[in-house]
Amino acid sequence: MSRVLTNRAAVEEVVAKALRDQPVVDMHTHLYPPTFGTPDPNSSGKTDANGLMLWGLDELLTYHYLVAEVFRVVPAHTREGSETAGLSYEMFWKMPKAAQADHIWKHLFVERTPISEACRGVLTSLQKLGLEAGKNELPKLRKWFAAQDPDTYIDRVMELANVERITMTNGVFDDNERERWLKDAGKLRGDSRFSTVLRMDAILRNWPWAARKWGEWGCAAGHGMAISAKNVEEGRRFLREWLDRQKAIYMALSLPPEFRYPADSPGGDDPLAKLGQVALEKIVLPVAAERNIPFAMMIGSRLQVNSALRDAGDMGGMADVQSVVRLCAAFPENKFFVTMLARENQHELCVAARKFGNLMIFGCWWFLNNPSLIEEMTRMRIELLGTSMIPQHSDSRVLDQLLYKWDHSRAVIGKVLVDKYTDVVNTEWMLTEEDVKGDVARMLRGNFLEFLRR
Ligand code: RAT
Ligand code: ZN
Repeated sequence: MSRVLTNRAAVEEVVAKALRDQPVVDMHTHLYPPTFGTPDPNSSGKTDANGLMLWGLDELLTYHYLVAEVFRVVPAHTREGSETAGLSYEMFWKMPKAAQADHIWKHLFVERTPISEACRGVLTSLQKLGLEAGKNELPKLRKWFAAQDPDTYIDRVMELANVERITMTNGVFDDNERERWLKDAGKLRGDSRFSTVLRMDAILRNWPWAARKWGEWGCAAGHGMAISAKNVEEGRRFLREWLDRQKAIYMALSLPPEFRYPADSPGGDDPLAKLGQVALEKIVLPVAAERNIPFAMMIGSRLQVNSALRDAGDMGGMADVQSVVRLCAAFPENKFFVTMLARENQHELCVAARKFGNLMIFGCWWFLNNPSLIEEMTRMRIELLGTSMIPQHSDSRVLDQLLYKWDHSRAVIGKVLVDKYTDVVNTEWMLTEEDVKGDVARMLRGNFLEFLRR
């Protein structure tokens, strides 16, 4: 007989243990196994020759969240007469990775307290690895990381983070990654720790460009400004071929705040959107339905508002939940994973999920992946949806980030669950340890896997 929980102290203990012990299936990351190559540590940025598996200290410190933060305290321009010497974007990007990391360490960790969520994340990751992160420890830390073997290090990080499986983001329009798939798909999909996802932002963000690319790759998907029946067939063939090549478990893209469905509904003013809509309705969703795989939409990212910052130059904006509602209603045969970037969209999105079983909301995405916002969103989601949602994904780009992202999220989810279970216990409902374990398993693992199978 499972232990019955009758007060807050008992609930606290059981929730903490359940969250700690429950392996996570991380449904969205930008991580890769070493079969995708490991980057040259002396290079000054991402080049086509570079490997895709990012891990270790210098990658942690040059995470794009931290690049944005360092340019707040060291300006990109040196003004005459000013006491603060700047560092131009070009100069920063030309520096070797270790020098970029040194620069970020100096300004965000040594001269200031590393108090932001992205800074604190580095500290948590090092702590979880049992490493001392004093201000003068960088050389010692670098030595430690240099001695790790990337492949076995993945096992170590997954064990410490208690992550059972990592879902990748496999961009079909990314030349570096595409070439690797064409060369040896069997090897790339052969690592059982990782799952693949077919990511294809350009199809909806810039159909003419995507169609031109497809054309270059031998798939007559159209001349960009019209989509014929033949183009539709070719487009579907292209997707099927890539789904087979990658063995992808779902398809995904990110969308701008302006995304509207249908494209000419109020607020929709992008001329490219109409073409994207045809591609979505005629090519993407039919293939997703035929394969019974979900289509993930990450809505609200406004790309490159400051392109000099590269990956750090994107931001978010309010999007339109009613467009998600219309899609879920119009395509009942399709399953949709949806996350939105604006805090302002979260309540309406939760209510939308109450209306559609084919809508699974997930994660606290990007600028929402901060304790205060995770708490607010998780509380609201549980109040409106119970446990029928996926509270978090890590979005890790650097392997070691699994250590902090899941640690910080587990703590916040735990805080909310303790309050909610205590309310239930106070009604004299008989709550058991098994109940709590079951709920936690659903939220960190089961809901995702079950939605894939559904
Ligand atoms: O969170 C991030 O790291 C962003 O840069 C994006 O990659 C975003 O998560 C996305 O998948 O588009
Ligand atoms: Zn992402």
